[in-house]
Amino acid sequence: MNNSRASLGAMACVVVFSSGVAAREAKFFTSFEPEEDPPFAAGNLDGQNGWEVTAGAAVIQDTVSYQGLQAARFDPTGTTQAEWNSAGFKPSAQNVDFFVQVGDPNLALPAASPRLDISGAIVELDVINGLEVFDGGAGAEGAWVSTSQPLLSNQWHRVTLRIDFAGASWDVLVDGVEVRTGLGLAAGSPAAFRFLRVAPNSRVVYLDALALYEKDPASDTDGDGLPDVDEENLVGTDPENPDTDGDRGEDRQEVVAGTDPVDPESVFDVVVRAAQGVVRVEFLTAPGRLYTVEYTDALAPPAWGPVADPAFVDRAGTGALVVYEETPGVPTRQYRVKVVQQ
Ligand SMILES: [Ca+2]
Ligand SMILES: [Ca+2]
Ligand SMILES: [Ca+2]
Ligand SMILES: [Ca+2]
Repeated sequence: MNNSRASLGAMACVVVFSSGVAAREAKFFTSFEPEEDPPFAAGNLDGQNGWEVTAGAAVIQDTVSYQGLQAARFDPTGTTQAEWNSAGFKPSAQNVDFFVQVGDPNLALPAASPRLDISGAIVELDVINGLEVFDGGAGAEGAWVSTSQPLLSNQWHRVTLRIDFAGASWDVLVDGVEVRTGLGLAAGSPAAFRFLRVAPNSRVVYLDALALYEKDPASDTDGDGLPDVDEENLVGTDPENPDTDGDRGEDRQEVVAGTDPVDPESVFDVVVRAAQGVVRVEFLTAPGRLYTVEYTDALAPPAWGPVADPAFVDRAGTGALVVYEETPGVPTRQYRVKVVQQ
């Protein structure tokens, strides 16, 4: 009987990485962790590792994080603005990636306060207008424009800024999709990264896994489906090797399957056994994934489809071993398991 390796389905949403930070080529990367050098300490973000909180309150906390143990939390006590000035790098182009989550929608909203004077590529999180961005090329003083991009509460969103300082323009992507392009940089904008504001009518906002880099955000040198910058900054895998740990599970496949891409002992595998006409298909599941057992009786070309038992179609992973059994009644049948990350 055939022993098929697993195939992996499309990723359904933002990948959530559990731990492991390896900043290699990023100009700046932080996950606001205590083990970073220099370390971030719980409490007020202002003054830590070059961060400046120019209005409102931002703290390092450990209750909600995208990666690792800690993240920065912006409290809705009025307009909050924080920035990390990258002026020392003086790049001609720069990309910025970060993850944000809007918190509890039931919090009371504080009264509005005037907007601050700003320049540069700035995004604002606003509970009413969603993600707003500053178009420094609009008129003499620039203008705030809405991206019409809602930010769902209690869910991490990835925001990417592509900034072309030489061309004085920048683009905004949310979860990998362009939401505004061709925004201007105001005259006098610093050739540096200025950071985000949380609107006075917003909720608590969490910020984590911030990277500044010059490489194209979409560049995938080894073709394993994970962009170079994600391999370098988030996953800790080799951007020039599609299977970093050599266990035959490609790096992105391991991320989707919930196995460890830097541990050769951890890889998604499907074991198929047959005895007396009964087939057993076994695989270990991970939480946050959906599993479908598929089969084909044809080989050239194969005609994959789900098995008839609905308990093995989009079955939620729990961390437990799953065993599918059937009596196929045909001389040859191939099996595989499709994994989709929720
Ligand atoms: Ca790659
Ligand atoms: Ca790789
Ligand atoms: Ca691997
Ligand atoms: Ca592995």
